[in-house]
Amino acid sequence: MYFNEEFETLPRPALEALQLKRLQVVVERVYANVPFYKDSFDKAGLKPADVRSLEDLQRFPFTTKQNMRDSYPYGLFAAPLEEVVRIHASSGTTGKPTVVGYTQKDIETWSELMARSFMAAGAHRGDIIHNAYGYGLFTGGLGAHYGAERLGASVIPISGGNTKRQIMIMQDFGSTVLTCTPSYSLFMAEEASAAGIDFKKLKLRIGIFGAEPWSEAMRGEIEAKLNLSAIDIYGLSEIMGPGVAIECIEAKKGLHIWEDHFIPEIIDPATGLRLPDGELGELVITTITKQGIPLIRYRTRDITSITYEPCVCGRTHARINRMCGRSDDMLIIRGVNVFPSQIESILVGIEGVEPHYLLIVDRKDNLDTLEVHVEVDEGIFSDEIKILQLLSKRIEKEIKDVLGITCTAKLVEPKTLQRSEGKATRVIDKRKF
Ligand code: DLL
Repeated sequence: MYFNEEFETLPRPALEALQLKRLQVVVERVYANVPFYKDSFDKAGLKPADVRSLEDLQRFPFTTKQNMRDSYPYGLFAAPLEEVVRIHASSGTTGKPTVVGYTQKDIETWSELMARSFMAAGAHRGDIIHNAYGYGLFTGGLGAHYGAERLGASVIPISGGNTKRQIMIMQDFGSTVLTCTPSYSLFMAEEASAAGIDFKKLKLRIGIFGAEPWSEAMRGEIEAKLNLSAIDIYGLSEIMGPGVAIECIEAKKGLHIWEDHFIPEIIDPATGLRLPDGELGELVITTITKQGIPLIRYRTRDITSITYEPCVCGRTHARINRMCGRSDDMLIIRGVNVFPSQIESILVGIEGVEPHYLLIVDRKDNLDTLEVHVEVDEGIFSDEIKILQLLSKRIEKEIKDVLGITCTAKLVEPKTLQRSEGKATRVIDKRKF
């Protein structure tokens, strides 16, 4: 079922023709309205008229998060503030937040793309959407909210926090769709089970999880514990917010990126050159319909691959694979590149180990060290020391076998690692560079 069948199933030639037309308009628009783009195109010796085909996009310079920071807060806006009806910001780990502005038309587009995303995930009118993404400057809460309303579903704007109350509301209001971060969904499952509430008795059918990396193994864990079908949703504030790409419930294999509004590219983060389909690299996105803050070739830092193969759901839009990390989250431990999600997949695959973990990276005597703190289930923790020792040895061995790095596994008691109602912290890097 589609929300906008015509656009979601546009044959590729028509989709690409539309992309080109929209790309030409947006490039003109930023060149005329945003001094940063005028300078950067001029420096590259390019004029808007140089966009004659979609291939020409590759000749244009990238936009980075640093460029956005340098123009804090409104420098990259292409619309006057009088036309901006909403402002969001994403908190970075360093310095000032990244600020984005939406015109009324941007809000309408976002709502439609979120409504399309809900429908692709299997939600529809009549659903009760329990929206536990945070409301505020973060785009998750309001983005999902407007999309749910546009879909015609009933949205519960619960936001994050007060987990006990969340569970009561889900139970009493008969929520059928849950939207929150994947880590928070597991926390909810834990709290419910501690309160003697069985998720299997709730009416939840679908969970739409994103805003942080998670693994296929974690999907299995969530589906089993919450008794629902877990769908991966991707987005970022700079490009729009949630709903840039989503898995369809029919295939659950790759996230359709709404190509009538975004042009995706996968590049080698080191050389900046485009990579062939299917190869892992950094996702770069050009927004082709945004008015408030259109971005040309924005480097997301998210690592994925792309496929244009047809999907069983009938949507013609390309699919990006589950994110396997960010180029700036990638840890280099004794020269080996590791994404936290790779360690997560290993941990979740080991019986008795819970999907709550923290990686602590440090440097001792000029050598990198990795400690993997991970919770184990109650039963195991109360077992003999010997069993615990065997389990930590097994974790260390599997990480060594799969990733080639030596680590120390520290098993901790259930519920001792910090929980988050939003994005979880998975890594503490104590090394000084
Ligand atoms: O996290 C928007 C969002 C809200 C997406 C709700 C999905 C659901 P930011 O706070 O700007 O926006 O963070 C964006 O989060 O560049 C990725 O690194 C990461 N991220 C988002 N979705 C996923 C996902 C929102 N499904 C950053 N898998 C992005 C992995 C994700 N990482």
